Amino acid sequence: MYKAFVRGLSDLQAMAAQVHTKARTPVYGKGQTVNRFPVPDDKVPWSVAFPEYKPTYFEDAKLKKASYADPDILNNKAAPALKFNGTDAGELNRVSHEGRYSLDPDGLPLNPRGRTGIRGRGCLGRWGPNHAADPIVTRWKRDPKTGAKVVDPASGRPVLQFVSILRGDVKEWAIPGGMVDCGEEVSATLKREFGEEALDSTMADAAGKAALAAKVEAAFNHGVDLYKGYVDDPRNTDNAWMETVAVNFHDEDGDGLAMFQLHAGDDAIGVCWKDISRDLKLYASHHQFVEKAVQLRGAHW
Ligand code: RP5
Repeated sequence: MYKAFVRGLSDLQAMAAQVHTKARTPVYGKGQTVNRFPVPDDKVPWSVAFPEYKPTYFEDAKLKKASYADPDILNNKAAPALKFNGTDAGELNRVSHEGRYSLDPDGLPLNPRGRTGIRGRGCLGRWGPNHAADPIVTRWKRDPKTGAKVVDPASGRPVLQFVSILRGDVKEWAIPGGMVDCGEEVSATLKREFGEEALDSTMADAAGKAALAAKVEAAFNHGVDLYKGYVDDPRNTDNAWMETVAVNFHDEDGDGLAMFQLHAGDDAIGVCWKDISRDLKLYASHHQFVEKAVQLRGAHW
């Protein structure tokens, strides 16, 4: 089990209170031409009246055939009931890290962070929370000649690096996270996604796969939980949203994780050790998650 990292409740509360912005980007999804109904900041909370609100209905056509997706419970009234705020048979977790979520008059889950301008699932497979896991793998930046930690001259703090992937869908740098499969432990998702996206384990033969899995297994023993909750993801809608568990795996001495041969795989089209600073532009809420690793390690920001 991971050691809990508690930086003080006020920190998490400040984050929780943030109004989502990427979940309100004017045009929805990659290569789509779906416009979100504009939602001003002050109209985001469901508790604030917004009688003019007419969200655009959108569900990606691919969801109809996707084996991982829920049935269309809005348009198919004969679809089996889903166990919202609970766990479905087959161990599908529909509980939110954010607490109990409400359902609208049609029985659709309501985004706990408020309006997004899109009704329906968009391109997310699950109604309600879509659970993911994000491994934040870090090491210190070192001088290639001396091996000494590189210190930022302005902050006087050592520079932390993390394994970042370039997402093939939106071409943005991100943590190599991914969806938790039905019945899967988060700890297994963290290892699997890192292996697939940052080490390209899917392309290895059986022996290579086993060797990579063993390496990741050993290196991912001591993680520190950084965050659990809502992700401000551009795919979020009023009725489907991303949540994650972000865990830091740190190589203090630079002789373990730091030595992994990185190869982009699966949905990633690039991978590298990225210097961390406040100027990074990252996918979804990943900037905030990486900042938490910086605070934990006392690094430059
Ligand atoms: C983000 O989407 C999560 O933080 C995670 O990194 C990612 C999971 O989605 P896929 O990469 O599987 O599309 O919200």
